[in-house]
Amino acid sequence: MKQMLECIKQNALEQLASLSGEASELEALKVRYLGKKGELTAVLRGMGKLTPEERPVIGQMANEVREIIEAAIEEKAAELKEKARAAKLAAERLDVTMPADMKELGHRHPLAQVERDLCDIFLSMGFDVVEGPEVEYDYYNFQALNIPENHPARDTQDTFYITENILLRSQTSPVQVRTMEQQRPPIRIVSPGRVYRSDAVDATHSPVFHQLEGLVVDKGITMGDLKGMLETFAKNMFGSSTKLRFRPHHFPFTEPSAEVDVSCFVCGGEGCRLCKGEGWIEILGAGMVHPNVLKGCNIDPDEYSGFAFGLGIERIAMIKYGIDDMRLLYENDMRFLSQF
Ligand code: 2U9
Repeated sequence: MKQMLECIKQNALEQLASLSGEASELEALKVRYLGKKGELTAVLRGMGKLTPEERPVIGQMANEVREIIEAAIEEKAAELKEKARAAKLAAERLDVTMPADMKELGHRHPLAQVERDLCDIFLSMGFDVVEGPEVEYDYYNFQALNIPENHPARDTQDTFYITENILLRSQTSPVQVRTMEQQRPPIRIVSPGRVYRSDAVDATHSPVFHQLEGLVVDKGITMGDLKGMLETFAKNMFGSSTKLRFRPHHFPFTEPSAEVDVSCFVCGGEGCRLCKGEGWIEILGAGMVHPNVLKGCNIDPDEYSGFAFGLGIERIAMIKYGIDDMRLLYENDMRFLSQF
């Protein structure tokens, strides 16, 4: 029996030593030697046939063999685990010095950027930014702005009507009318946003475009205030040497009215491709708010006066970035957009 135990020990240790890889092989070996139906258990079962003197000796030896095999298996298990860990680490090796993939950074659409620049300039001058509905009543879009019943802008050829008195706003002026109805002067607001006109698409027209309009109402507001404010705006937007030129014009909602040009920021007034040799570029329309418009909003024109102005955001973006076709602003061609 001693020999059998010795033999089991030797075999188990040899097999363990030659075991190379799998944890499952180790488990099989454990079952084979130490399991309930294992070789060592079989030997122990035979102990009944031993003499009382032999029994403790063999019992002790069997226990020692079990302990030796158990310890060897445990050692092997730790060795296999470490080997597997090392293999996993080697397979997952990272080169932390490798340069990262450069992600391409996006940016604002040029129109959104210009709208933001415009708002920032007016915010810095103390204006509030106000927005309003794009679907409007005829009243706010036309009637309240002193635009008469037979005015060409009211024609269905020019304006998108939804019903007889509901339409897609053709300017952001309704926002200013709504503000005057709700707020007593002093009022100092700009309203940027999308507007709609029934125009065919070409290099300078689109049925959907963007405007920014401004309105200031208070006691004693004059044309001088309008000119000073627009000059500050133009210098901020186009450069500190920018000059302004006012040309008389007509709008139903302002009186007097003017179209306003800036000196060309490319040639400084000499004449170039951008200003088409003129030295001046038209950027907006403006004027003193018509007394009828103030009255319609319950503001007494004898007590208060105001100025207003309006500009096309696409037009400003095209001038500022030298874009010669408005359609480029809507096509979302990355070759175009990535230039900004
Ligand atoms: C109220 C009173 C007056 C807004 C104004 C203009 C002049 C103007 C055009 C510029 C280019 C429209 O986008 S465009 O085609 N706008 O010239 N807009 S004064 O006047 C107002 C607005 C609101 C209550």
